[in-house]
Amino acid sequence: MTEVQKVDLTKVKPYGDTMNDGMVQLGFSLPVPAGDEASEAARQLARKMGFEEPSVVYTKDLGEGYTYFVVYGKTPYTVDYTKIEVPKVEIDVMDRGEIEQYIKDNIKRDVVIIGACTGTDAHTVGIDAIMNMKGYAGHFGLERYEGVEAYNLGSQVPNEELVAKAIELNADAILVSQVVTQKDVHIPNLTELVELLEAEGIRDKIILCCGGPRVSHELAKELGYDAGFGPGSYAEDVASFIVTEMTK
Ligand code: B12
Repeated sequence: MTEVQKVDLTKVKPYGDTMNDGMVQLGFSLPVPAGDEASEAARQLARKMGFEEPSVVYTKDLGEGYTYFVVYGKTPYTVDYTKIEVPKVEIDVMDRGEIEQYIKDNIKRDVVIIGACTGTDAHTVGIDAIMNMKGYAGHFGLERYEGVEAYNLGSQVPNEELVAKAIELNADAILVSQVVTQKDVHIPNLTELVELLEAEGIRDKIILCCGGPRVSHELAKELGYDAGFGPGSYAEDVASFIVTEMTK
C-alpha cells in the first residue's frame, strides 16, 4: 500500500511527480524567432526567475519573430500556508429562494440593482452572468429574482451615465464589472465611479460592488467599494451580500 506523505502546511511548495519536488509548469512568450537560441533564452530566463533544472518542453512559433514556451522547473521556495489570511466577503450565501423570502420578510419592497461593465471595457459576459435571466453555470441571474428589479446597462458604459441612471432609478445597489486590467486600467475607472458618487452625495446611500476575473474583495475595499467578487461568483453571492447589507 502506498504511504500518504504528510504535508507540512508551514512549508508548502508545488509538486509534480513526488511531494515537495517543487515542480512548476510555466508558460510565456518572447519577442524572438523560434529556434535553439530562443529555447536557450527561455531556459536562462527561467533559471534567473529562481527555477532549478529548467527545461523547455514545448515551443510554438508565433510568427513574425515571436515564440511561445512551456518550461518545467523546480522552485526551491515554500510558503507558510498557516499564516495566510485573505479578506473575503463575510456573508452567509443564500440560494435564490431564500433571498426572495429574505426580501419579502425583511425589506418588504423591490430591491433595485443596476449593473454595467464600465469605461472602455467591452466584456459583457461577466455582468450578464450575474444579471441576465438565464444566468451562468446553472445559477440564474438577478433578472430572474422575485423582489429584484435588475437593470443591466451592458458594456462600455461611462461612469457618469451609470451614476445618472442610479439616481434616476433610485438604485439600492450598483454592480460594476471590470475584465480588462491591462496597465491597471480598471483602477482609475473604478476609483472615478466612487468619486462621482461621493460628489453627488449618494455614496453612503448605495451598496457598491465590483467584480471581474482579477478583482478581489481586498482590492475592492481599498478602492472604496463595499465588496468585490472574483472568478466563480454567482448572482446569489452578490444578492446575499446586498440584501444582508440593506437590513444592517
Ligand atoms: C470573450 C472575450 C472577449 C470578447 C468579449 C465579448 C463579450 N461580449 O463579452 C471580445 C472578443 C469582444 C474581447 C475583446 C477584447 N479582449 Co477579451 N476576452 C474574452 C475571454 C476569451 C473570455 C471572457 C469571458 O467571457 N469570461 C467568462 C465570464 C463569465 O467570466 P468573468 O468575466 O470572469 O465573470 C465572472 C467573474 O469574474 C464575476 N464577475 C465579473 N464581473 C462581475 C461584476 C460583479 C458586480 C460581480 C458580482 C461579479 C462579476 O462573475 C462572473 C461569473 O462568475 C477572455 C479570456 C478568458 N478566457 O477569460 C479574454 C480577455 C478577458 N480579453 C482580453 C483582452 C486583452 C481583450 C482585448 C483588449 C483584445 C484586443 N487587443 O482587442 C479586447 C478588449 C475590447 C474592450 N474594449 O474591452 C484579455 C484581458 C487581459 C487583461 N488582463 O486585461 C483576456 C484575459 C484574454 C487574454 N488572456 O489576453 N474579449
